[in-house]
Order: sequence, then C-alpha cells, then structure tokens
Amino acid sequence: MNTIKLITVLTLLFISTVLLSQTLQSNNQQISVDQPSGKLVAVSNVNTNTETNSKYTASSVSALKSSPATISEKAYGKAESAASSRYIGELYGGGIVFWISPDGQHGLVASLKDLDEGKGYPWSNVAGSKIGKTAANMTNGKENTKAIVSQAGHTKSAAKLCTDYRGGGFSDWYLPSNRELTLLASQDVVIDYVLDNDGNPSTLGFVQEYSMPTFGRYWSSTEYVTAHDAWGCGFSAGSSYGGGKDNTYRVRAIRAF
Ligand SMILES: [Ca+2]
Repeated sequence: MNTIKLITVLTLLFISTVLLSQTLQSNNQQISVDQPSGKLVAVSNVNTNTETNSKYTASSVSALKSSPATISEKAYGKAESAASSRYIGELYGGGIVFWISPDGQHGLVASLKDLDEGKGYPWSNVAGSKIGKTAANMTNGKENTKAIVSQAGHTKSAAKLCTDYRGGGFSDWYLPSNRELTLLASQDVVIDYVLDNDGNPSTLGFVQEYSMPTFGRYWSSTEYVTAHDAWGCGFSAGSSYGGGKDNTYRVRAIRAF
C-alpha cells in the first residue's frame, strides 16, 4: 500500500509540475506605456484554459508589482525602461516636460501657453495683506496656490488662472513656486524650440519682452517677505525678485506627474 501511495503522490506531483510549467510558458506577458496618460499597461493571458485576457493598469512599476497580473521580472524591467524614457521638452501629461526625477518616474510639466492671454495678470486681487508661511514656500507651489485662492477676499489671481485651467483634461494645475519657476526658466531654450516650431499657433514659448505690461516677467506662487509683494522671475535674464502683487506679469501653469 505504501508503495502505491508513493507512486500516486509522485504521479500527482509530476502532473502538477507539468501543468504549472505549461501555464508559465504560455503566459503572453506584455507591458506597454499608454500615451498620453503615461500609465503602465500590463496585458497578461493569465488563464490559458479559458483564453481570458486580463488587462491591468498601474501608474508606476511598484504599483504594477502589486497588481494581480502574472508578470515576469524581465517584463518589469521593460516597463521600468519604458517609464523612464521621459525627456525634457517632451509633450506629455497635458503640457511640456521641464523636470524629471532621477529615477524617471516623476516630473513636472508646464502648460503649452501662458494663461494671461498676453496681457499679464495680477498675483492676487488681495494685494495689501500678507498670507504668511502657507504661501511662502520656495519649493511647494501646490500648497502656495491653495493658500492664495483661500485667502479672505480673494476673487481673482494668477494662482486661480492655474487652478481653473484644464489643459490636457487635467485639473491639478498650479502656479509654480519660486524654485519651480526658476527651474522652468532654466529650460526656456528647449521649451521655446519645441513650442515655437511645432506648427501649432496655440502652443507658445515664453515671452521675452523688455517693455510694459509684463517686462517678460512671470509670477511664482511664493509670497515675498513684505505684505504687498510676491516672487516673480524675469525669463529674459532668468533671475527672480519681489514684485508688487498688483503688477501684471505672465502666468504659466505647471503640474506634477
Ligand atoms: Ca506653437
């Protein structure tokens, strides 16, 4: 009896090993990056008996790894490489890429045009009182933007032009912080090259003018140390300074991916 049991167990083990091997070998695993969302899409034929194709979408390789799809390490590598192929000047995420994180997974894009319609726009209609530290962040433009549009008495601002913007179907645009704005200014040659040579009159590089009403200056969302001023950046020279909140400067929205 013991011999029969052993043979039975070994036979079952052999059969299951063969089945498992067939399943793994027959999995048609494929990873692609969906455009323009940039989401990773894994298509895995996970059930060969019923010929069912399952499609999984993830926003990063780590999210993909926690998906129920059966995906090989080689496929993860492919996804990682595809997801890291973003480049400065690429039209992506509803705008144009001007910064990419070292791992290629995140970045910042700028809107494809100024939002002030060529006339410049005030930093805020509330020009005489200080918001304080919630709008004074040098790096976090998103938080500054929230603080500006939430200030008592606020009705219009460069920040609101950004939060109202829906470029590319996205609703998370904001006015860049001072550091984000100078980063954007540092890529102006690439951005001007792409947007001014794409044959599309509705996409525009930055304005470099030396006269009224804007002097080629763009608003950041960072409030200055004094109540009446905020940080702006002159793209002609790429330098930042404090300017009166009721001045009319250019407005370019950004968003993160
Ligand atoms: Ca253009």
